[in-house]
Amino acid sequence: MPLARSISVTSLSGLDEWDEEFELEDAVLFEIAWEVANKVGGIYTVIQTKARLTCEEWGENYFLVGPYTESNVRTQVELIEPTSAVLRRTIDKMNSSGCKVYFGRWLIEGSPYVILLDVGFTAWSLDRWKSELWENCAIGVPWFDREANDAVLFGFLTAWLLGEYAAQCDEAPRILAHFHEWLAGLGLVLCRQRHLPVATIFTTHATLLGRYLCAGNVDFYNNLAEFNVDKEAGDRQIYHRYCVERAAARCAHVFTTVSKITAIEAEHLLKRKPDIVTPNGLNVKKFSAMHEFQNLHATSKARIQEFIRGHFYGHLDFNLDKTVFLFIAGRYEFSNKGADIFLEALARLNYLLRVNHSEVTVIAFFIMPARTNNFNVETLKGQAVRKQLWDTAHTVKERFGKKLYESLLVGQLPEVSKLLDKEDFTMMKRAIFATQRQGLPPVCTHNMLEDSTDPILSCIRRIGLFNSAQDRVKVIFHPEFLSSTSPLLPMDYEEFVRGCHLGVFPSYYEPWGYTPAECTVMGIPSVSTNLSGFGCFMEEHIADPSAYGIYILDRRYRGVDESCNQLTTFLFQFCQQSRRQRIIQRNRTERLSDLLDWRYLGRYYVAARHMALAKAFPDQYMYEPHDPTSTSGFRYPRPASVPPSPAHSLHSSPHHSEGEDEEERYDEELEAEKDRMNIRQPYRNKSPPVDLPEKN
Ligand code: U2F
Ligand code: UDP
Ligand code: G6P
Repeated sequence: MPLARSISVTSLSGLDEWDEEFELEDAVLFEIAWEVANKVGGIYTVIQTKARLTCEEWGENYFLVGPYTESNVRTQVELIEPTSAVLRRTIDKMNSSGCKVYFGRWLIEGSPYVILLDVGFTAWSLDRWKSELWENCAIGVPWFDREANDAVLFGFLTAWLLGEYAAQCDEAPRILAHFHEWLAGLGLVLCRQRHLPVATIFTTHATLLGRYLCAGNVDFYNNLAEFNVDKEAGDRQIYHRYCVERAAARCAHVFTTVSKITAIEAEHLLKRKPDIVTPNGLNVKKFSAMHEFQNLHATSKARIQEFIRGHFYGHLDFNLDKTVFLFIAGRYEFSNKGADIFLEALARLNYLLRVNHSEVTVIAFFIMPARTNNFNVETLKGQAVRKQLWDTAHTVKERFGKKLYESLLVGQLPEVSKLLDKEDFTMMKRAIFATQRQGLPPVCTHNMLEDSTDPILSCIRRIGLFNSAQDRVKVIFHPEFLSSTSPLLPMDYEEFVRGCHLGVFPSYYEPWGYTPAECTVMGIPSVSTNLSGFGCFMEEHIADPSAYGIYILDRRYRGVDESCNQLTTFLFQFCQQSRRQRIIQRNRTERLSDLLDWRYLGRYYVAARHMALAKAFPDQYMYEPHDPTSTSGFRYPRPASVPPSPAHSLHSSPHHSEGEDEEERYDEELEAEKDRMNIRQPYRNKSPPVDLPEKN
């Protein structure tokens, strides 16, 4: 069996180099999560994007453990025979004792091995396991909570798997098990309660209480220390889930969270301070040419514009070339994800653009899945009308071209008035008549099941953003995740993001927030907040985030109304940028990608694993804290060409030549190179600066 020995994290455009020698010998890593090969939310993105790097480090000794679902296996997993004798014996033993355990390769980058546990197949053990849980851990799980029942089955099965694996090893095993989130947490608790020889890590991606309390209009961050956690959990009927989460956090050799802000939350709500923060990374794809991602923006934007032409048919009284596309996307948690203040800020922006007679039109997309009864007729009709106009124009063009050709063939210039005949005009008039519509372009693309009580729609009704001609801000609510097979907007989410101008994620509760991070690596600016893990991380590592297209909203020290005003200002400033400024800003945003790459951020996971091995097997491993395990360190300086005083340019916007057609005074490559030098310097001396000198 090839052994993974050590990891070397090399320099990424100036970021710190880190070589860690840590003998892993024959240690085996199991990473356990409910979202392994099973997409639910952000944890899937964590596991899926990190797999390649972890495979590189652990090779054949890395196994992901998740639930078995037939549909997922059919589309994502290639089932194979277990690759090691110990694992084969383990799985055979479990399968002959009434379980269904599958082994395969997950068909993603890195092709990691997966062990999938069929929880439904062992449902007959649920009552027995629940009583065992009650007797040994005093956690009582009620019958009606389906998710908690699954957590019990999954937990007992993972503990069984790890125990059996340890028993099947010929020599003293060195097993490391990394559990994600409360749904997988019970396995960890049972490992400790059964004294299995397993080093354990628990990562929480959000706390249960945090999510529930924030969604319920509580002044969360000012009262973190005051909550009576047991009572709050009990009041929300999640006491049993909370017990599992808290037990997992407390029992783990190493406890981690995805951001500093969630670390503080966990300390108060789960009563344990995390040992290390493990920020979420992404698998960054680098293009060979810098301008390639800009071209992708242009092509994706053209597709969104096509959709808009259809959606606003009969009301296309605005200039699409001067239209800015904003969007918010994610799970539909109206206030946690900040859709509430986004809408309010849009209403204010609409007013500002109108009174300033701005030529800019803003289209704001809301991509949040809600219960629907498919697309609505009016929206589908819009695309049909657009197609019809296109076909008409095409037909007339063909006929026109034929007449022109015939005229040239006989050596004559055509008589322009005869190139279009009556029939052509009739056809065109008929097509134009079809574009008349009674109402305004719809705000929502689907038939909503809870139309009258839906929070986004209710808010739109209150603020009156109905896509009327006078509105400079138009709104489109697409209550379903995007898909390239949609008849309406046939684009996948990544393509859509690339085509937009700004992602707006003004979350109140967001332990990390993948959506703004994804924008960043695609070179699309975004708004996040100082209550989101991502926002705090960027604030910590970039001297002037907004110059890089990372707008961080203050939702921590300001009231809702003030935050809303700040968001309005960000949006208004963004709308005032010229195309040239937007292009420069996108280049800067994209330059931050390395910071979010697992090749850089993976080191925190590595450190957590080493820490856990050293705690569980002190005779065999020693852990020496390494500098980069603290998330502080480097800082991106202000971009080299930003003038020192905001008086010389729009705050947070790139320095540029005024007219769009004017000779360029900005050299992207030069600026990028200067910035790289600025980042690298302090690291050569190993003394990262706190405040960086401003550059002219
Ligand atoms: C955190 O996000 P998660 O996605 O892990 O949030 P959870 O609440 O744990 O799990 C997703 C839940 O949302 C539901 C699904 C789960 O209960 O049933 N859901 C849904 O109802 N509809 C959908 O279309 C998709 C999901 C955290 F909040 C983020 O900030 C982090 O970025 C992320 C990764 O660390 O973890
Ligand atoms: N997402 C998606 N399709 C969409 C909109 C969003 O797949 O149409 C994904 C997005 O790429 C991101 C995830 O949903 O990876 C949301 O993750 P985030 O961390 O922002 O929030 P969470 O849902 O985990 O709280
Ligand atoms: C990219 C393309 C340019 C295009 C620009 C539009 O940079 O390479 O050709 O002009 O996008 O930018 P905008 O911000 O106006 O969508």
